[in-house]
Amino acid sequence: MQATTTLSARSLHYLELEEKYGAHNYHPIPVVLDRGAGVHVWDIDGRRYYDCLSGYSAVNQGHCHPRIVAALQEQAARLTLTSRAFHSDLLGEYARYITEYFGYDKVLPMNTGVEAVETALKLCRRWAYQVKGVSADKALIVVCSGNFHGRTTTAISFSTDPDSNRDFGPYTPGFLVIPYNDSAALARALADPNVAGFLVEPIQGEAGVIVPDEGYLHIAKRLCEAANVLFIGDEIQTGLGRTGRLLACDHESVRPDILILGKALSGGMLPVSAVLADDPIMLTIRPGEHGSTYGGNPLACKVAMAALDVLKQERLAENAAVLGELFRKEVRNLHSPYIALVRGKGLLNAIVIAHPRPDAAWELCLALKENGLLAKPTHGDKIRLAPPLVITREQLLECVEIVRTSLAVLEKH
Ligand code: IF1
Repeated sequence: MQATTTLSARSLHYLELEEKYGAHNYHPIPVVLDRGAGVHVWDIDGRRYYDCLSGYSAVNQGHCHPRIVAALQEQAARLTLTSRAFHSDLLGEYARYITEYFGYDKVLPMNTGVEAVETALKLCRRWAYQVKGVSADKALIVVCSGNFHGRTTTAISFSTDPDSNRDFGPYTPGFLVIPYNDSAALARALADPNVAGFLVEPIQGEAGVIVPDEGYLHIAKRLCEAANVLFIGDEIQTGLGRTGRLLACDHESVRPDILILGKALSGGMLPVSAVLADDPIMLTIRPGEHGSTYGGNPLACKVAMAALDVLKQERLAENAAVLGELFRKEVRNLHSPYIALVRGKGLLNAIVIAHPRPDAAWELCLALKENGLLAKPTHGDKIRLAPPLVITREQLLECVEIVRTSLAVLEKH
């Protein structure tokens, strides 16, 4: 079993440049892209692919969405960065827009997802000391095993993935790790009066699209309320329509006390993230106590408003809900001996490969690439399949057909 992957001399040239001059912190699928539009990307030899990774859910609106590009171009030629030393004509407008869009008092704008996660952790600790009354430096935040919240030293301090945290110590203290999808474990952890927050992904993306039991999030929120603990929803990957609702928490009518957004907040144009909360939490940070050079820059504000508008105008969450059901049904109907299961919500799905070869998922991804679909394994035997939410029914069925034909590469010789 060996998927051949043909690379042109031009492609090899770019891979060699990256190998020689770039850090080796990734192991990409061997393809060199130079154009994207909607659900498609093209390699430098003009071959077209379905992008079933969507920049890890950063291009929910599709690659280079014309309305978002137009917003970017217009603002880029006008004013891109003022720093927060001064006001701009866009930050206030954006803050009103996004807080009304999600129903919170205030927003703290940041750039990358992990910066927003770190911001949420600082807000939670600040609230613990100044509102809940936890003793200085004693605040604890509960997280789940299998979590992925970013790559900063603090974020990896509470990771349970050795690849994320091995040899990066010493680690940031103040975190309790409990099993995901285990309400009893959460209830036990919340008995500690020093617990200030529960940071959770509504669906664990990196862990392989782990969908918790129906009701888990709702019960977790109730337990947090009873224990005066903040429910911190990391919707960086699951939010913005990806799982078939605006937020994955919406499936269970859970309103996070602190909501964290990123990725598709800019439609893949530039790093834009945001933390939303109500005044009793948000106002525990006062001038000069947190920020970032680019946080809330006019370019990000303009692009984010366009990206959010596209989500609503084009009803992308609704499309994800309908086509996600279709995707899981069609994949199950393949009845492939090499697919143990398919799971997910909306258009955030993963197939779990069943094959004796440890590199079977990788081999399948190489075959998918040869057949015009880009995806990448996560944690060995799982392949995340998350196309842009603008995908049509016909395109989705074509993706399933590509999966069906590519599975042949796993036939035992
Ligand atoms: C990589 C994973 C996905 C995230 C959640 C915070 C962040 C992420 C739920 C941090 C980022 C990215 C990071 C990227 C690959 C990708 C990823 F495989 F790493 F875990 F999507 F599942 N919370 N996820 O998913 O946001 O700082 O990156 O903007 O680091 O390899 P960021």
